[in-house]
Amino acid sequence: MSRRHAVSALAAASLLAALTPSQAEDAPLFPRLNCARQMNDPADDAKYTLSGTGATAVKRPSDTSVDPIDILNVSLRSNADVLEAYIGVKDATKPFATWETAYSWDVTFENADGAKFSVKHMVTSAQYEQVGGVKPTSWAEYPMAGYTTAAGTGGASFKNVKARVQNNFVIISVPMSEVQLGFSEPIRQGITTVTKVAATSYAYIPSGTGNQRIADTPATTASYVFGDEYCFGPPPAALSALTLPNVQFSDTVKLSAKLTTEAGDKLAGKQVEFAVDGLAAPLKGTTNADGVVSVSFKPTSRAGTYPVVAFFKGDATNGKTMLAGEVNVLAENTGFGALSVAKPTTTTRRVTATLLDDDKHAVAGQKVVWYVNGKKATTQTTNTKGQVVYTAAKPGQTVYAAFVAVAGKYNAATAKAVKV
Ligand SMILES: [Ca+2]
Ligand SMILES: [Ca+2]
Repeated sequence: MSRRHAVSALAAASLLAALTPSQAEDAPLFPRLNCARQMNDPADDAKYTLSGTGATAVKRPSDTSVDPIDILNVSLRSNADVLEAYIGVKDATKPFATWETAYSWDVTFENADGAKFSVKHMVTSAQYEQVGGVKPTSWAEYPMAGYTTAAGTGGASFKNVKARVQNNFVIISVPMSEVQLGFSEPIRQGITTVTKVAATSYAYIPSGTGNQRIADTPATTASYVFGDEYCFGPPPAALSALTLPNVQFSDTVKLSAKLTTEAGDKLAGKQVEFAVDGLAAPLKGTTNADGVVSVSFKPTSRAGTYPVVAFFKGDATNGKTMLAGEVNVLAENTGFGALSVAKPTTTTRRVTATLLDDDKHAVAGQKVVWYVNGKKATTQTTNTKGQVVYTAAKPGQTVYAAFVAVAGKYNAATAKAVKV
């Protein structure tokens, strides 16, 4: 009998959760510049628009050395509680500058069942009214305390959105419970996607008797899978060459993998964990000079196919990574050598059988049946040497021993009969 385990992303994810529950929550702080999986936008491409009679192009009220509304990238991240959009803005100021009016995001979510909904959202400073054409009488009337948000549109309207500016990112934060409102089934990390994320920045500057509007609307959008933190923290390390040889039930095998940087440079002296379904704790090993790590695996479960996840938790310069596979556990082959016959007296014979596996290791603690002249005589249990001794044989009898298979653990074996 074998137990078949389906290896799926979910199985791997649950194994991974069992591995390092705390590390999974460790949040690298900010996205990397020019990460391949985020929306990247050129620097210094904010567009100017003049409106109103007499408007003149003034780059901004002050400080012409920076372009604080210039969007550089947008990344999303999520966990069970919150979805956050990191809008990377060159020299974003906190609080927003007086003429810095709004940052918007525009997202389309798609769940595994195909359900979609879209939300447009704005984080604004107090002078956001000017977007509607209402020019504040004085900038001083609009202290830049805090941020407000406009209502969402589409399948869900987010009400409890927060925003903050940190490390040149405008970070929009939405409770996952509100994102969930747009879906008929649970959002699943690794499965639910954002098929479009876009962002725009706006600034309105009084200029002459008109206004000068500055906006940066990146032409590209990006997609995102819930739970993917590829762009946060250092570039992830890479595991490869996951080697999971078949192993017989009572044997030990080496499981191995190779750890490198994302660029392919080997990483030595790093701990890698192997979680094997059915084992109480992950197996831990350290990479050698070639970046190769190997651990000894001795099955504790009967024959079957078991998911395995190799996991590197990451460090300051290389992010976490994992690689999933499966290992096949097979029943051990057994066999008897030639029966050994001793003659304690002229009328008694002593027959010893030794049960070994196919690596010539003793198979201890297993039941062996003795047959005399074709009939079952007695059952004994192998000792630590794999031996059973039948002392009641008489000269002239035909004797043999048989081991019945133990499902999923040991295959059967029968000793060659001897005339004692
Ligand atoms: Ca830009
Ligand atoms: Ca073996």
